[in-house]
Amino acid sequence: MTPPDDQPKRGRKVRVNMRKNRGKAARANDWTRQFNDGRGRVDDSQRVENVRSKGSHSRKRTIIVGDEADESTLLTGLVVTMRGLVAEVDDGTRHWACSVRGKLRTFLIAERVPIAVGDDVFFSPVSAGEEESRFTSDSLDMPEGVIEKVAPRRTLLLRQYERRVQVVAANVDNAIITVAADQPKLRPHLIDRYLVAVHAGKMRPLICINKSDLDVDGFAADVARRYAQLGYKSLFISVESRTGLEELREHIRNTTSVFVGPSGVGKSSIINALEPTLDLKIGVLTDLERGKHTTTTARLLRWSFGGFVVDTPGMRQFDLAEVRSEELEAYFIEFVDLIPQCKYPNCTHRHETGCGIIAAVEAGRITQERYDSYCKMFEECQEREKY
Ligand SMILES: Nc1nc2c(ncn2[C@@H]2O[C@H](COP(=O)(O)OP(=O)(O)OP(=O)(O)O)[C@@H](O)[C@H]2O)c(=O)[nH]1
Ligand SMILES: [Mg+2]
Ligand SMILES: [Zn+2]
Repeated sequence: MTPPDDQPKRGRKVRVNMRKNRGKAARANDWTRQFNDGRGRVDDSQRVENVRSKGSHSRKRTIIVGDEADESTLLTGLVVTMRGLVAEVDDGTRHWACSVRGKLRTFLIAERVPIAVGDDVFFSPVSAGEEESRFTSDSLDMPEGVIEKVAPRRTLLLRQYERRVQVVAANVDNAIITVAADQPKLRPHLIDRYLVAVHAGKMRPLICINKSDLDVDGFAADVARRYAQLGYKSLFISVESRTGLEELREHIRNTTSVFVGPSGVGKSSIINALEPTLDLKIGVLTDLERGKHTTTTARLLRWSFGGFVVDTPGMRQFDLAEVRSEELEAYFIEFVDLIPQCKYPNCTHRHETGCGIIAAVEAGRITQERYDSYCKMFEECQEREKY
């Protein structure tokens, strides 16, 4: 049957104007609402969609509508880990080793957002001897499949890594920004970087400062307090002395969370403490000193108390991906209400006269540290926009 003219043809890429809320970041403090809106978009599962961001002029969504494969005959599952180009997919009963259909792979590469842990996928089983069965899943002892479609992503945690965009996780609700009071040394600026990526990706942030037992001078406790004052949920915990873990568990129950942060801060230790049967590998101090990562690939796991968790390998450096300089201000929550006080509507808050943000820094309403984080990231975004 030929599709009507106003319907895009199946399997073809179409360009559509973006929805309003995907345009320039709103200047209102509405990240919670954006997060909720994002959740609503999951019903749109007929389409594979993504935002390409090569500057505002081309911010249109590219969508693949349908495919020759009929959705009703496909199986659905959740990507639990990636092994190179092969996705391990959980269909609720068993795990499949899935490659990605060539056409879809080309599209995802072009969009620079490959399949990631947390993706909801549609796949078809591959019977033995079929041409698609190019990889050996024998060693994995799993049936094989081919991913035909990816459902639209509710949330997306991205980072720039060596000139490439890396998808840390898709469709998670909470991003648990994990750092340590010490070993490795606490760097608040890193928290700010993660916060921006988490807001941009429409997740709910939670700051978790672990190893409170090592906070000899009270610096880490002070950092935890400062973020709580900004309005973030901020927990000061210790796996070693088992403090704060129950509160953390209550906060993330029945949702999907991703633990992110530098190597050695105790991400896997926290997950094990909440769910001892998982028995994840934990690093030793010498690994940390050598800069060695203990967790090497992101993996999605199920909590017995409801919900899922993604453990990720440590990210010492966290460079922003696909965040434009002019949208940064919207991700600094204490800036948002003050922005209307700036004299110029396109104020970048760095050297303009009559800037409400600079005035607030001078008056002590915004800390110098957070302001410096903003300026540093603003310059980095501008640098990236040159390419
Ligand atoms: N003192 C102290 N040490 C801790 C605590 N939590 C974890 N550790 C130690 O920190 C080290 C690193 O822990 P991991 O859980 O492997 O850290 P990770 O963040 O998963 O590291 P990567 O997998 O490399 O990203 C281990 O030696 C843990 O025993 C804590 O609350 N206090
Ligand atoms: Mg780990
Ligand atoms: Zn300003």
